[in-house]
Amino acid sequence: MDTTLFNMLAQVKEESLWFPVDASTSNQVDGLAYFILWVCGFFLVFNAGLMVFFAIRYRQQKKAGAATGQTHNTALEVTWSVIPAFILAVIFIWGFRGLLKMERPPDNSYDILVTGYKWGWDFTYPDGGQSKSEKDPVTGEPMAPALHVPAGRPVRLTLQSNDVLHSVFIPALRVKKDVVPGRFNQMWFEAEFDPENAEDWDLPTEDGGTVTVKRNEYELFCTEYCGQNHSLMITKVYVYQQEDYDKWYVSKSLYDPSTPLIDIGKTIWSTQCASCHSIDGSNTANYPTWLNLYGQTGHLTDKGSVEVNDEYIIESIRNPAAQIVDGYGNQMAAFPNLTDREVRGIIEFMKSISDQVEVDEDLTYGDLEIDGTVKDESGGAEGAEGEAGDGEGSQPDAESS
Ligand code: HEC
Ligand SMILES: [Cu+2]
Repeated sequence: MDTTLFNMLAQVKEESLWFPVDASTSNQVDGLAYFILWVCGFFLVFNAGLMVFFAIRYRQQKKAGAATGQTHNTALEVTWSVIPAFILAVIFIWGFRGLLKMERPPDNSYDILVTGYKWGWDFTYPDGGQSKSEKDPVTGEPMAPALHVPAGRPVRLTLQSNDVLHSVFIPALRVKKDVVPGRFNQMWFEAEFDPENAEDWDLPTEDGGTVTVKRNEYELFCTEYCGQNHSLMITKVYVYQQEDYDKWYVSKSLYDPSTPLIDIGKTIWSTQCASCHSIDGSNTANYPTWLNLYGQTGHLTDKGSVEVNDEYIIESIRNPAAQIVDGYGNQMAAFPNLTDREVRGIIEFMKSISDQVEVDEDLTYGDLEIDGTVKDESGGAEGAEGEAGDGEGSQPDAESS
């Protein structure tokens, strides 16, 4: 967490007072903002200058009486009304045209579904694949999954929230919009590839080798204060040329939509939790085992007795200090950067090692509603999805429905 903060401060220091790097060709903001700035700057100097000039030139002479000069000048008054009115009209038309462009994604846009949740982002690509959570390339700290986009074509982001209000902000692409629970918002941009500032990135390939691609890296923030770990909802946007993007796409950086949740959970357990939690009832001196945990009633914590269900597991992962299991210390760090898919995977995996409950081994993320319940096959969920309009192809269950 500290390193994230230092990282951010380091980056802030490099920024100038002006706009951050512009990595988009869809920018409707900078030109107008600079125009307004320079117009204001000009009139600030002009008006203040005249004021000082008049104050000196026409200051009251010692013996002079009250001024008896002119009180009205039509030509002057028309001038100082018409010129500002004209400038305001320019600003309005310029801004309104920009707004219309920003609000209407081009028809050939590449569709990505963005899901905000406490505390991270899931990015779902047109065929249902999702970015995996990653490690920050510089600090090695875990971070929320990154957004990967191709350069040179419009990208439309459809925004939804699993829980509370969030907001996506990508300064370098000049886009920002609220992510509202129960509603789909959208925004779009077209990124430009900058070969000068591109970094090499080694990707794992299917056959166990690596392939090197070039990419630009930018920041993505949550800009709606959404609770305790709001500041961890920071991640990267990577911009690739189309051919490198295609290579990234077929690498192992995406969750295949058909991967069963239980497999995802097992992978997370073996890579991130197995050092402490056993799944066979062993190693319980310092860490509780996961064997037969799910479904227990009367499970004892420092807050009393609880039922081990989805909510309890999610809380134990996102905010482990909230309830400490009886007989153990508060030794587990939070895992804010696991994606919603990964957490659901852990839950399914836990069910599979518990006698207390049944598990559906083939359940995939796309089979779940946003709140984690299994979708009703008769189509209860379809209505809500229809509202995303053309974005249907980007829904997580596009394959299964
Ligand atoms: C450094 C060791 C450590 C690691 C790594 C760790 N945990 Fe824990 N975990 C603990 C300890 C200690 C407790 C008991 C204290 C508490 O409730 O916080 C615990 C409790 C839990 C509980 C509640 C268990 C119960 O019996 O009620 C869950 C669920 C859990 N951890 C999930 C995870 C997941 C998922 C991961 C991996 C992503 C993980 N933990 C990684 C140490 C760890
Ligand atoms: Cu947020």
